[in-house]
Amino acid sequence: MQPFRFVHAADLHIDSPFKGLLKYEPRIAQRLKDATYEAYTGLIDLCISQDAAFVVIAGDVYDGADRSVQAQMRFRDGLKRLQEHGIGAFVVHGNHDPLDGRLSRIPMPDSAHVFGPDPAWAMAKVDGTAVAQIQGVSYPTREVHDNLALRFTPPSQNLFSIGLLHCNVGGIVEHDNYAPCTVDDLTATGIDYWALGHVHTRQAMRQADPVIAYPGNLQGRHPNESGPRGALVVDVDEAGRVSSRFAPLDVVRWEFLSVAIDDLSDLDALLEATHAAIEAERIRADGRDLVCRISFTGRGTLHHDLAIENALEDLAGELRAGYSSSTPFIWVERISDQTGPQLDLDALTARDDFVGEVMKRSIAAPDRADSAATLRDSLSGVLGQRRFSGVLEMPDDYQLTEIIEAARWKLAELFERED
Ligand SMILES: [Mn+2]
Repeated sequence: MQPFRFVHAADLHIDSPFKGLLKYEPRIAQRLKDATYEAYTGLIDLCISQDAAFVVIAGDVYDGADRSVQAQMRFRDGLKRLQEHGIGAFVVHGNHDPLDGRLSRIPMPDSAHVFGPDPAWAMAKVDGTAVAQIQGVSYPTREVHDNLALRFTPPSQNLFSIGLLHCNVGGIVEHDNYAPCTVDDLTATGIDYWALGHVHTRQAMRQADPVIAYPGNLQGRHPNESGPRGALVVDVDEAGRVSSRFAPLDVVRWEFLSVAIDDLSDLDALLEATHAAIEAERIRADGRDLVCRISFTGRGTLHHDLAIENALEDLAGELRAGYSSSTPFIWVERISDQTGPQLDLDALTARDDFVGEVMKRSIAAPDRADSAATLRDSLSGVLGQRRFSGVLEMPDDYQLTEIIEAARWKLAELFERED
């Protein structure tokens, strides 16, 4: 076999609307609106710079079935640019851009093959010589509940084979269960590489015989699509062995970061620690724009400062002002408060009153055999109820100790608040 390289991408979601853009400064809202377009341009650049033989795109090219004319034109322009470099494109549509969506009359270049509603084979050629056979299928309509993998036919040519499918393998719960199938269904077809789409988080479900992979989406579109996003550059050697590497293509990166308040004495120190955490992300983002969702964690005196009305919004405002002229931009999307009060257990325990007495007993509780037995007794009354059968189980000894320990902190918190 002739060795070759291809690029595997999926879930471009071109023209993604980015919900809630009004909360953002106009320049940042505009960058987010452009991000899916720019990531797509990056994909085309990648195919060219890597001298790929072709690109496979595994569905959700567009974000909406009623795809905009602009999105379709830009998609076509990218494929045309590939054609000028002798690079083919193989495309299927998924649940976001099914075949029955609004489709403008915009001719695609001859080098691009868009698969129809029934699985069919196509040939990928380099300089007129076939290097791979590719079978794909597009969603005829948004909701496909059939197992499309079962309709794929075995490869007939003595060539490397690729299956192009938008599907949910193994019932991944974060995504709609469209075209559900299993690793075994895919393996049974005899296809060498399954180029999948639909699941937005990059993952390889099998590394070889066959390779089964989701490249993830090209560009994160909300806080939960955090971290690097991009495509896979796949090399196939003369023996048909596959090696691939991830190429990040996102232009705006979303990150969660947390800042612990435990050792911080005032709000300036908190801002400083937050800046340091953002700076670390900025370096990791490697020149990309960055949207951060921050959570304050831990226990400390600052817990009370953060509980003051609008404190989080005001701190977010401070941080944003500090980055207002940064290029690439840094945007603090939201701050959440998961902190707890600082608790001086020693002081509470040393007290010579009811509080001190309860705290003294609570400290001894985890070590006393009878406290676990008492807890187990009271729990069995609850867990014995029919509605919990098969749902909740009796905690083991380790979990019981944890529960007692957590109860002690909860108690201390209540006492402290009472004061
Ligand atoms: Mn998608």
